[in-house]
Amino acid sequence: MIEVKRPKEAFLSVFAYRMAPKEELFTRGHRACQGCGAALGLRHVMKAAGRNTIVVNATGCMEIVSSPYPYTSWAVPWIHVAFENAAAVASGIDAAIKVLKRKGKLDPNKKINIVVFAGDGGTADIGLQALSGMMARGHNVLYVCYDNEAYMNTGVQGSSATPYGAHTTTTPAGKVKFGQGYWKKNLPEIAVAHGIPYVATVCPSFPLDLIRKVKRALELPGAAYIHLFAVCPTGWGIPPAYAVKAGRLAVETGIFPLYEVEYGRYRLTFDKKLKPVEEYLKFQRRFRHLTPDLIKTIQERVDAEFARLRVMEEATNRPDYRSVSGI
Ligand SMILES: Cc1ncc(C[n+]2csc(CCOP(=O)(O)OP(=O)(O)O)c2C)c(N)n1
Ligand code: SF4
Ligand SMILES: [Mg+2]
Repeated sequence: MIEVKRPKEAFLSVFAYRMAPKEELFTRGHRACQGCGAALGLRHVMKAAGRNTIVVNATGCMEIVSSPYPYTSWAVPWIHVAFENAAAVASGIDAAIKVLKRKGKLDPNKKINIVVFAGDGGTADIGLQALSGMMARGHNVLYVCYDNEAYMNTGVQGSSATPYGAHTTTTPAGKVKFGQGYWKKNLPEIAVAHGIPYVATVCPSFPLDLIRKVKRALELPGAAYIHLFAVCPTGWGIPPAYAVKAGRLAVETGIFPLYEVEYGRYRLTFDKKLKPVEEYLKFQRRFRHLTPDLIKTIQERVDAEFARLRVMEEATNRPDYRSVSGI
């Protein structure tokens, strides 16, 4: 049995939050709904990234709420790009910075972070090709997918990241169907398959874990991918006051496992006895039609995925395991 050292951040009490950086770069005044997990997540990513950051924002809720002309919530350079090409634009910025440094127009030692924010629709569906190219070429970009599990900005249409059984306006639950009929696309694993240095999952209900992972992603050279679980009270049908709790329950039930993969080595960053998935599903309007049989199917899938992650962690931390970087 391999002993894996767990980082402490995901287990710290909420009072430890005073340790988080104070500077706000995704600032107040934006128009996100009350309890928006995506807005909370972006705020924390920016605390970790710091001022020397260029943000590339695909169309979606976070772009809409943060930039109603003539206002902005961004205290860093920010570019809004089309729904489908955020990773391509970020790749271009990376190439431009390299050229400017080579030509002596920019201090070659200056560290400039490039961070993409795109939703699950803009990542799992329409932006996947651009993201794959960015990762394959190894651009120095951190791509953050904030996953609210549907196309929220345009009215809660299902995406390929919508969870099994969820009601959306394009996967309606009724007499004929029970909501989304296939399993959520596993984006972190698609990123891992590209062999990039760093992939992680984060949830704003665990802010210190999130901040540590963003810092790690930015300090490693090359492309990094972070999948951010973004509770959406409006689209999911939960009271805004429950948003942080819903995020915690997603992690504690194993619906959304917290882990990181550094140079191919897996590490679960939150690994405790899991609560039943029903505790997470039962207070959300989008799941209220689920029958005990469907809940059982979801439970089996969650158990299997968590077990698979434990196996990956065990296998990739053996002393004889050779990671993708050869270290
Ligand atoms: C090519 C193209 N197709 C459709 C749209 C309309 N559109 C804008 S935002 C959006 C939904 C984005 O969903 P997601 O990426 O999940 O972000 P969210 O709104 O959930 O934050 C859609 C369909 C568009 N802007 N461009
Ligand atoms: S619809 Fe959801 S993701 Fe969009 S701003 Fe509101 S809570 Fe946030
Ligand atoms: Mg979305």
